[in-house]
Amino acid sequence: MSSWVRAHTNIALIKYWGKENEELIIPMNHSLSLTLDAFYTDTKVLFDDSLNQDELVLDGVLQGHESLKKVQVVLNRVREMAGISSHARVESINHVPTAAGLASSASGLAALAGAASHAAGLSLSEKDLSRLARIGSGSASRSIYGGFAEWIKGYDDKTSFAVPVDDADWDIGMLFIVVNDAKKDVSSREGMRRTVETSPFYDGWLQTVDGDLTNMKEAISKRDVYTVGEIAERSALKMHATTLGAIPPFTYWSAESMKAMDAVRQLRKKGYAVHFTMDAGPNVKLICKASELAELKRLLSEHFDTSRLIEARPGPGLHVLTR
Ligand code: 2P0
Repeated sequence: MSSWVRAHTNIALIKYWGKENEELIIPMNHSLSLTLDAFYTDTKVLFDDSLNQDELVLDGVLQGHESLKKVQVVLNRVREMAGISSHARVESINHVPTAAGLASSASGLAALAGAASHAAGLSLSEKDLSRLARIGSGSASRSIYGGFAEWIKGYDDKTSFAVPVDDADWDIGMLFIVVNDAKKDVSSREGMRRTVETSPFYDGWLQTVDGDLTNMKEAISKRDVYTVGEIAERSALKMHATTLGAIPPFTYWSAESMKAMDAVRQLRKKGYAVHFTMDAGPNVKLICKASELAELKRLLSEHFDTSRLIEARPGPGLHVLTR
């Protein structure tokens, strides 16, 4: 059994930042995200007795040991659950608009969880798919669902998984400002580890997450895009503040990121319900009304090349493709 499975990426509105257990990827805090239509990964897995080792082909290119490691965490768990020992060939295609540089482990590992379990003949619940995706990459646990999803932190492998919150079938969208920056990144794995271990601001981060989450869920239930954005922007700024206190200190912001944040503040002054969020990289993502995406894109094109402005709307959960 071998089918293509598609998962869309998600952007956290309440960020996941820090691990309680690195091996199982149990986070330090709950998080909440919106799955998007614009970026997704298609993956197919074949367990084959004739293979001598696992293989990962990403966008047509055979990958080395480093990329294979995360994938094998998921494959090994699936083999264990299904009682099989064959190696696997994993084919994966990332659908990301050109020049975006937004390769995502969220959609990648969620699609892998779906494709590998399907190929092994397992029929897992969404909760168990979320747990399986989680051990590959934390944010992937949320990409099992369309719309808004909450990753409940839990305390062990069984209790840490995402649940759906709202289908987001209302007037909300995101506009990506893709910042061109050649700066070498601190990976999110390393960034989280360093802030948890060394930043005196990390405790401050943890203290306000639950309050932000409660308020966020209320704003979502009221379909209040302004408040959703306001809480998300604050959550992102608090997460990024922890990195400045780490030893050694680091930041994911570039000068262009700050220019983008400033542009968002100017749009807000003009009356638009728009806020921003940022992840472990310099790109800036706007939270706004889907019905205003085109207008905001036009206004921002005065400051940024239109090829760097990408519209996104709420996207669907994990699904098997029939073709
Ligand atoms: C998030 N990020 O909630 C946060 C906000 C980045 C900043 O999840 O180590 O690739 O594989 O669990 O999921 C990016 O980290 O990290 C991330 P691992 P992941 O979206």
